[in-house]
Amino acid sequence: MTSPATRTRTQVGIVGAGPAGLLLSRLLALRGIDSVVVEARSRAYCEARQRAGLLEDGTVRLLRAAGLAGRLDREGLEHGGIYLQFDGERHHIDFRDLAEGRTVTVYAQTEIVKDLIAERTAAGAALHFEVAGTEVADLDTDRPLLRYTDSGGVAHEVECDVIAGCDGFHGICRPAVPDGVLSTVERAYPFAWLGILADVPPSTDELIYCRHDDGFALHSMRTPEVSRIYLQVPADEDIANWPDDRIWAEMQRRFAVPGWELKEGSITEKSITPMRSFVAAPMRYGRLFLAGDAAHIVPPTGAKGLNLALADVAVLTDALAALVLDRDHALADDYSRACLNRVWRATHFSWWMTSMLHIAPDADAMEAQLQLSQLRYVAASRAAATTLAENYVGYPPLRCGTLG
Ligand code: RFL
Ligand code: PHB
Repeated sequence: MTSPATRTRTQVGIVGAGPAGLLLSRLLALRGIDSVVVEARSRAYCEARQRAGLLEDGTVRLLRAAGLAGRLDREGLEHGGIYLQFDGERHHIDFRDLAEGRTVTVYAQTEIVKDLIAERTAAGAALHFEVAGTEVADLDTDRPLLRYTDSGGVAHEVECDVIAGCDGFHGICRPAVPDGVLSTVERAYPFAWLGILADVPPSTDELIYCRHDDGFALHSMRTPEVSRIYLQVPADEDIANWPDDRIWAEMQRRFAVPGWELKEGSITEKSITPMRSFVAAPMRYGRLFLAGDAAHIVPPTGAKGLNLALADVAVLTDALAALVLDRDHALADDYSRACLNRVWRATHFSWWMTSMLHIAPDADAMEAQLQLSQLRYVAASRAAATTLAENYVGYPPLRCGTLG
């Protein structure tokens, strides 16, 4: 016989301890709002999962305002631009000049997640890893329920004022919305990224986005000692086809420009990521609010996914504070519209960067010439370069609400 679930109460039940769920829990705590975070994976897994690396200036300000930027300010690498490479030439796009002094910062998502988990743990916040059977119910009532079984096998039922679905693209919250409520728009791209981490100092001071006839390549970094590099590969590619020496040889070929050298080192991690654009709307059903990858996905070429996820929870914090503390629905009712404005801008920018820089399997000579013409225009025209720069550093610039 199964024993009855342990019943507790919280103001906000949060599904998922990725960057969105963890930051939401912290921002709510700063407003005096209680939350419970449940996470399917282990703490070690969440802290090791390799993903994003680039933060918009608004994201950095948000983390600072939340008191979470101690290590970010010490270890993050501020970048004032990127290089665009095509036709064997490299061109600099200067964000400081083009985007009113705004910059971006290289600081790995894994480090943000570690910082957030350390803070939440030190504060004694309810953060449960390795839960199973997460369910959300009664979403169209004022007392939605969050159910899960903890790592010790004990079943829990948490009565909430609101539930935040921060459980990523493959989570359970979006599918819990009844059929017919959400409309989804999706595009799968016919290529993927093979990403590596390598113990070698970056060969560049700023990121290189490179269009090559054989496919896109991106030189990024994690620290002054660690490089992060991506290669476009076919959508269904098997990582077993890419021994380390093939990866380096392909990178050498795609990044080659006269007088510049790509330094090689030992590869410590490699994986392949599919690319898709996806938006579900509205980002709310009753007392369930979706945030981050649970509601939308962009291809990584624009470096927007993590930044969008954190922007969502900044907007959601204001909305939930008004709802839970003052019973004022206005911001909650506007949550989806407010987020989707930024989401669609980032979706367009990420699609544009992806289309301009990747080689589609069916691309013809017309496609190639159109890409090259667009790249030459961005490199030569201040107006076109400004469009890239202001989107890359984050548009519209993030307001940090009452956090300042
Ligand atoms: P996450 O990080 O996927 O976290 C969701 C969490 O929910 C948990 N979960 C559940 N927990 C409990 N019960 C369940 N039933 C659950 N189901 C799922 C999961 O285990 C997980 O811990 O979503 P979140 O918080 O919305 O954050 C989104 C970001 O992770 C994502 O958008 C970025 O990583 C995208 N991205 C990039 N974004 C940027 O802003 N800049 C970049 O430079 C950048 N580069 C990238 C990227 C993503 C990449 N990959 C691998 C997809 C580079 C790559 C290669
Ligand atoms: C990364 O460093 O992982 C990264 C940087 C820029 C992108 C995507 C990924 O556009």
